[in-house]
Amino acid sequence: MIAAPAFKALFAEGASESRGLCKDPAAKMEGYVSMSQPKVEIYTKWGCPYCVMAKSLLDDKGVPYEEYDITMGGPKRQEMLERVPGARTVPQVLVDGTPYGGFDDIDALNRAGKLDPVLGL
Ligand SMILES: N[C@@H](CCC(=O)N[C@@H](CS)C(=O)NCC(=O)O)C(=O)O
Repeated sequence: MIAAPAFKALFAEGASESRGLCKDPAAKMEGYVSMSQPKVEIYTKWGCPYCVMAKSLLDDKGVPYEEYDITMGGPKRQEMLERVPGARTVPQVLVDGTPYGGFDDIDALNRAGKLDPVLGL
């Protein structure tokens, strides 16, 4: 816990610049939020080589993700179909809720140098 006077001093006019900090806590939080990692989700099935390759690509980049195994169907499969209308195959990769397709799609993005920015890298 930082004492109130010290906190005030940190964000006082002039003091912030000299310490390389933002001028006020709100601005500091804004920067913090924009630096947060996007949420990556992947729908997979057991024994699916494209799923393995998609996860491997994300693993190689050190990107954490949430995996939903829909091998047995169930509500998560239904959820995938609602979030990715027309999805016929797995994997399906979503970043911050936006569908980016399967392995071929994220691999193509990666080769074009466009995947890292999507992943916040
Ligand atoms: N081009 C797709 C191919 C994906 C694919 O063919 N997935 C197979 C499993 S490895 C699939 O979902 N087949 C239909 C099914 O299992 O219902 C990709 O790169 O993700």
